[in-house]
Amino acid sequence: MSKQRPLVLTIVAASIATAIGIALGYVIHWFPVQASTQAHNTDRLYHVLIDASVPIFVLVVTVVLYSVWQFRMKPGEELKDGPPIHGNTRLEVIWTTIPALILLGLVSYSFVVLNDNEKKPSGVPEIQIGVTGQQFFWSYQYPSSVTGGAPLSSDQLYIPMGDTVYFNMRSKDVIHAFWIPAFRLQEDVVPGITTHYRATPDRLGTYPVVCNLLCGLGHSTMRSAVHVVPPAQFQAWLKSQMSAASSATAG
Ligand SMILES: [Cu+2]
Repeated sequence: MSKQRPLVLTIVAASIATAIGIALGYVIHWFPVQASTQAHNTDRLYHVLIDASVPIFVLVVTVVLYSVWQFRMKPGEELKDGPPIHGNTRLEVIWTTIPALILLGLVSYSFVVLNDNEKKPSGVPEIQIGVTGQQFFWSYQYPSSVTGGAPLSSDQLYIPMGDTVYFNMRSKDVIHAFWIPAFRLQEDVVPGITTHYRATPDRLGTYPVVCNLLCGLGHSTMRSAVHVVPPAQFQAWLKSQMSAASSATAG
């Protein structure tokens, strides 16, 4: 075996491992469907993180395995000591600077995505919906500005497609977390304060709502659903709920 051969073999194997790792990140759908504009941003960030971290992971593992393979102790070398190396300033500067730059880039990009997801999109109407978490269910409050009449409280979450929804979240007892996986959004729901997030649904359908913070024995049953419907259907649903609520009050 020529001197170069192990190195060439290692580089080829590392390149194949990198290609497979990145391909797995893209080919397999690790996440549920994307149902909000925020979901697209978050998933793009995820893919950038995969692109950056797979080659670095492979590089580190490759250097370890290559060293074990090429520089391991051979029979008869039991009493030998390694060469007395004190350090290598140039190498240390390089392996500090490059990871620092990569990290800085990823952190900046994450900040941009988070900032983008939190800010109010221009030109899109926004409605406010209250979310109340309690052991062990969610309820939703539709204020007068949404219903056009009396405020409505419901155990169902309907939101119109095309609007941005600003959720005001409160808890009646312990800390919960209001998580809509299809929107890629989650925020803690904390007694005593109101927390918020903003979702811009861009896909019709019904998606799970999950409490994602262990809140007691019934935590795993603390699930609900969000129905993203066309605006006309949203108005019709509101109307039916309002008349049901008023006839219940009258009765
Ligand atoms: Cu909970």
